[in-house]
Amino acid sequence: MKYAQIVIGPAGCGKSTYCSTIQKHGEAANRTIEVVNLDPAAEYFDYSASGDIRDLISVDDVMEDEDLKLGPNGGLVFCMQYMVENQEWLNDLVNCPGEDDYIVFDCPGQIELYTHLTVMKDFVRLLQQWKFQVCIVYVMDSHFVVDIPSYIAGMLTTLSVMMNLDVPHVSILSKIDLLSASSRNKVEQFLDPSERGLSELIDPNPWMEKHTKLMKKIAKIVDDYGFVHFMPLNITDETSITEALTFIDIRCLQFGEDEDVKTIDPPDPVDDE
Ligand SMILES: Nc1nc2c(ncn2[C@@H]2O[C@H](COP(=O)(O)OP(=O)(O)O)[C@@H](O)[C@H]2O)c(=O)[nH]1
Ligand SMILES: [Mg+2]
Repeated sequence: MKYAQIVIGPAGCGKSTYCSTIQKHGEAANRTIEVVNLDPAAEYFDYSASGDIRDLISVDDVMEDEDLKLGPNGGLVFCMQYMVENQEWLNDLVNCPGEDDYIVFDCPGQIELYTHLTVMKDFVRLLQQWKFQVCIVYVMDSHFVVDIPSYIAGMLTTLSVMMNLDVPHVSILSKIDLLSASSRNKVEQFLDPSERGLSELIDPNPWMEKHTKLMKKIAKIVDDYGFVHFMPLNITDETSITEALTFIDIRCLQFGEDEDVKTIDPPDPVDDE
């Protein structure tokens, strides 16, 4: 069986660090986790890459091409499209030897690749055609979700990626080790709002009544459907890494013959008010 984690999220959120963390964690457990760099503008990562898009094409090459006349963003989109069109190269890249091929793809940060362009969707479909179980790992810097409005904004971004790519999905909250104790408490409260629900954590704001009402409604929908699953990841804590990887393996990829395989429960139907 073949498994693929597609690691996405804004620039600097910790995608490459996540890839390197789980590769090292895998090594310690005698498990091979291949990491492939798909960021054509990558400057630094410290995992051992079993493949690299820059061997095929890089943003600098594209930007230097006088016929194309592309800037950094257009150049990046061009590189991704070029990769998806070069199916033979891509197929060689993902055909690594081994009983279970488990590949983690470290992707670029440009959100438009995942929300409205079709190139990553095409990439996902190709992997599925090649019999990969695919999931999306959306990495989000936990510093940006320590208050309810930004937590909900993050959730909506995740949701739009989820709807566009249409594969199992988890959101990893990175850099937990850098949060202050009080911010950590807040994030924990959002992740586990208990019986009160996320919508009840939103304080009324008389200056922004309409805005608060809208946020509560969105939070209620998120509460009712349990659409987005956030996993905090503290890279300095092996238990936290194990929990995140186990969740992805079992709930998103159904990886591991000896594991008690579970599927994500479909959301309960919610009556319209
Ligand atoms: N302490 C800590 N630093 C992190 C973590 N994740 C990322 N970083 C740092 O944040 C910066 C950007 O991370 P990187 O993985 O390159 O982000 P990318 O652009 O999404 O690939 C680097 O300096 C990393 O060392 C984390 O979980 N904990
Ligand atoms: Mg990176």
